[in-house]
This record gives sequence, structure tokens and C-alpha cells, in this order.
Amino acid sequence: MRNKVNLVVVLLMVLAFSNAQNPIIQTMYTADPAPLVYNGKLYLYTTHDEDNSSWFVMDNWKLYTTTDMVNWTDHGVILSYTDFSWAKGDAWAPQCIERGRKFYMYVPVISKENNRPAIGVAVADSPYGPFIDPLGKPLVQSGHGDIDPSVFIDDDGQAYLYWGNPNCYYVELNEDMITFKGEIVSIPMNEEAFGKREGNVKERPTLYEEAPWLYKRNGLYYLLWAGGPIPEHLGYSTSNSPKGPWKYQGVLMPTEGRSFTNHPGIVDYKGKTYLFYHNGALPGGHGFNRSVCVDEVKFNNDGTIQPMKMTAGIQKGLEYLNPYRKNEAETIAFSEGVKASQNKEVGVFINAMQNNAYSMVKGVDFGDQGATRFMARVGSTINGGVTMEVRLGGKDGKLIGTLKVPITGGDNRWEVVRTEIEKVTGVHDLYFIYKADKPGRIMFFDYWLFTK
Ligand code: FUB
Repeated sequence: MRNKVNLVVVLLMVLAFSNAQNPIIQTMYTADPAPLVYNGKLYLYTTHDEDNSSWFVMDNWKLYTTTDMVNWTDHGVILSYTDFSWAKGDAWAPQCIERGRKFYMYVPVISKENNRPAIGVAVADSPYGPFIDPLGKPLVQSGHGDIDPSVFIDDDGQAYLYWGNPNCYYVELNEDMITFKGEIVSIPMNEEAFGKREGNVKERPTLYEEAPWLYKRNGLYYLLWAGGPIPEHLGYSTSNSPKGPWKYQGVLMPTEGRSFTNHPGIVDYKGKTYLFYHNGALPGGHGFNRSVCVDEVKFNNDGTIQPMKMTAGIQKGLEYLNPYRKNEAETIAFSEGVKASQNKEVGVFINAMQNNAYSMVKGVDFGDQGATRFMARVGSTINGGVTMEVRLGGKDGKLIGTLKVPITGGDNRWEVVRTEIEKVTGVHDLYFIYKADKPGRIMFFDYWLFTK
């Protein structure tokens, strides 16, 4: 009996792994997720941990979008610390918000002036950028832990900027969103607001560590934050006002997931609420090579949030994907052995870094009439023997076609290649398997589509 139970547990674990959707970005290391919903689309701004880092090596911010919560499109780097003339590094946790069809991106960077973190703001006419620094100087430079800005616009139009480590501050922004009024308020760090920390409590008497995120639901204000001591967990507090006083509501997500930091971002989208966070769950992942994840949030009747654990992620998309339009190769639900790049020829694209690497998209709707042809813009630097298999339902699922990938000589040179496929109808998860009997990067892939 015991053996049977063990077998069931192992099978469930294998199933959970094979259904992994978290971390939602696998083609580079990302952290500090900041969601924004605009015009029916979810925009996710993230930081970017450079590969093989042994410290926070972070130079730029990235953007991903989705309309179904399972397939995520990589839009590349949308802002760098070098876009702020006064900054010298550390592109840490951002947040972007829309007001009057302009997009305001608040970011912490190290100021050249005092060698300490300061908060800048960059503005764009589109959520994709280009973002420019309208001030040419920091928006906030108090010299006291000015990191992790979170911005929120209340129903009455008043905008608030929260931030800070080890203390939590806020200030009221003017309508222009690039200046503020009044004094910076330092939130009282007490047990009622943020819980009690055990041990060495001199600098940090409460559980609050960093990463505040302000959110409102049914008239109640929520302040989510990363809590200590390190390794961090997520905690939250509530209030009847965006200015507090705050009431500690407990642990939202305990410490787990191979990263000593965590960072919350919460958003309502298409009738559900989602919590974004990060961990070190990707291969090679740890506290300086992190990855963003998302899970659905459930509320109790009194407005408190049901405690959460890191999971394998969202399994079913909110809508189906149309295979008869141009789909970017960098729209991915899950991948292994694949890295994203960008260049001036094609923008963002993906690279298969080893034989049998794959990427997949979820919930592709081929309809009743079905698809009979497949085309993709691809390239390789390997002469002969590179193929891209198109399969349904799994990495070893039904093979419907095989594309021969030509040698183009570099990712600045591409070819559109076509192949007949076995007719496919209905809804399927679609897998691209990259094959070549050679080590290293075997091919690169820009976009794909099917025809009827
Ligand atoms: O990503 C750099 C820093 O780590 C962030 O600013 C913190 O919130 C923590 O996630």
C-alpha cells in the first residue's frame, strides 16, 4: 500500500513538472515583476539578471505581454540605466503606470552624485516605449534606501509613490506624475503595521524589508511587501486609506524557491487577480539569477488574501491563440534550452542553444477547417542537418511536420522556409523541437504561421 502511495506521489510530481508554466520566462533571468493592465492587455515590466551573476548585475528593464496568461511575448529591453544621464548602474525593481495615455516608468538606479540609490522616472507615449527621462535628474534622492518604487493612482485621481528599504516611504505625486507635492512621509515601522521581527531588530524592528506594492480592491487598500529576515517571504498589510495607518495581515507567501529575495506585483485582469513574484527555479537559478512567476490570488469574504505557495503555474489560458496570423517565435508558454536575443534586423528572436531544445505555445486553435502548411523565418550557422520539428501536445507528441533549417550565416540573415504538414484541426499545445547533431547554438527563429 505504502509503495503504491509513493508511486502516486512520484507520478503527480512528474505530471506537475511536465505541466510547468512557472517560471513564466525561461529565455533569460528576470526578477521584480511589475504588471500593468492597459487596453485589454497585460504588460509585465521586469528587471533582468545577467547570466552567471554572483551579485545583482542588472543593466536594463524588459517588457513581456500576454492576453491569455499562459503565452508571453518578449518585447526586449525597453529602458536601460544608461538612459538616465545621472545614473551609474543598478537597474533595479521598476513599476510602470498609465495616465492620460502617457506611460510613466519609475525606476531605482545608483546616482552618480552620491553613489547611492535614487528614483528616476521615464515617460513614453506607448507602453513599449521609447521612454525618455524628462527631468534629467532623480525624482527622489533622499539618500536613505531609495529603491523599489511602487506607484498607484486612486479613484479620486491622486497618485502615490511608495518605496524604500529598510524603511517604507510615500509621497503624493502631482498630476504631471514627474514631480511631487508636500513632504516625503516615513511610515511608522511598528508591529501593528508590519508584524514583529525576532532577533537583531535594531535597524529593522518589523518584518518589512523592501518591495512595497500598493493595490486597492473593494475600497480596501493593500500594501504588499517583501519581508525579512532574509531569505525573504511576502507579507501584506491593509488600510482604509492609501496613507495608512496599516494593519499587518500576515504572511502572503512563505520563503521558498532558491532566491533570498522575493518581490510582489498584484493586478486584476479579465475578472481574476494575479500575484507576480520571483524565485530561482530555472536551471542555474539562485538569488542573483532569478525568474518571474505568476499565480492566481483568492480572497476571503472579509477581503483578506488566502495564503499562497509557489506553484507550477497557470495551466489553462484565458483565450486561444490564432495560428493563422504571424506569431513571434518569442511568444512562449514554456521552453528549455532556448535563449532570447534582439538585433536591429528583426528585433527580438530566440536561439536554440542545444540539440532537442524546445519552445511551446499553449491553446493553439486550428479550427474545423484545419491547417495544411507551415512557414517560419529561421536561420542557422550550421551547414546541413538542422531541423525544426512541429509536434502537438508534447515534446514527444504527434509529429505533424519537419522544417529544414538552412544555413544563413548569421542572425542578421534570415530565410522564410515552408513545409506541408499533416492536416491539423481543433485546439492543441504546439511544440517546436530544434534538432542538430552539433554542439552550441544550432538555430535562430523569428516568427511562424500556418495556412489553411
Ligand atoms: O532586484 C534587485 C533588488 O532585489 C530589488 O530592488 C529588491 O526588491 C530585490 O528583489
